[in-house]
Amino acid sequence: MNITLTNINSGPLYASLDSKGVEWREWVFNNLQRDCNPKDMLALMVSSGWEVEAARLALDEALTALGKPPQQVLRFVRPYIRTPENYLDCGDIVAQVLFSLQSPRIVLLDNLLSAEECDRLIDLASEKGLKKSDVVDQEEGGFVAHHARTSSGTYFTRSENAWVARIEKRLAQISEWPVTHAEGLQILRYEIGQEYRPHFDWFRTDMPGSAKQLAQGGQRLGTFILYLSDVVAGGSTIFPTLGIEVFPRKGAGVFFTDVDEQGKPEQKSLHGGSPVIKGTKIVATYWQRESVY
Ligand code: PD2
Ligand code: ZN
Repeated sequence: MNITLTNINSGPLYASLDSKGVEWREWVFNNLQRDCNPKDMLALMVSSGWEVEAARLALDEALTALGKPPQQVLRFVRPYIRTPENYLDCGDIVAQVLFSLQSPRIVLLDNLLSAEECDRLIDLASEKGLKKSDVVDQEEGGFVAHHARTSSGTYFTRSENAWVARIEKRLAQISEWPVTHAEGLQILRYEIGQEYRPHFDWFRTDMPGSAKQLAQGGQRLGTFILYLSDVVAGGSTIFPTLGIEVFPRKGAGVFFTDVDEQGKPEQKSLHGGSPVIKGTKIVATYWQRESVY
């Protein structure tokens, strides 16, 4: 099938492809005709402001029109850390891959943050003041205190300062997910006995309270837990369904996907922070969203 620019412009309307104007329609067709990789195109579209789902549909519409198989971009695109080598060059730091699981995707990285970055984040968070942590209210939306989460914490807004911006950029780069599609870093501090009982980070789409959370940025797709302190005993991040326990180590970080390959909430991502037995645990969490947050 040979589609020229003329019949592209006068052809049938494409619901997703045409949603951003004729320039995008031409860009998509032209690049697919040049045999560009649809996955690379998808990444570029998302970083140019397209919603992931709309970009995926637009590419599939064009692939179908060109008589090419659409399945190349049918897989749900989510944050993902590739580990072709044991070291990940993050530009300004080289992280070391210590553990990786394919499904659900979990990657444990050492040296993801420098000791100085950990200390600065802790200082900057203390300057803000830590408050008792809360959880999402499933009925009403918003946040409420809950016995399952006994830590205290605070949030940074996105790119609130140079330290936060540099770390966000690094996490975005290694997980191939734009900074714009993420919440600001959250700092959590656990004293002895404090914990975060097993839970999912994804929002329940069947609960009325989730609508408020989903309205800004859509579903949570990926989670980073960055360890800012060493802990003498306890305080591990546990994945009860998988029987995995990650022990805190200053500067290390664990990444996992909150949705599966089809974009459905990942049931195996159940995880929690076990009680601290000795010492203090301080972490930063970074949640990556479906669309601009
Ligand atoms: O602090 C942790 O280890 C932890 C574990 C599970 C934090 C979170 N979840 C979270 O903030 O969602
Ligand atoms: Zn969590």
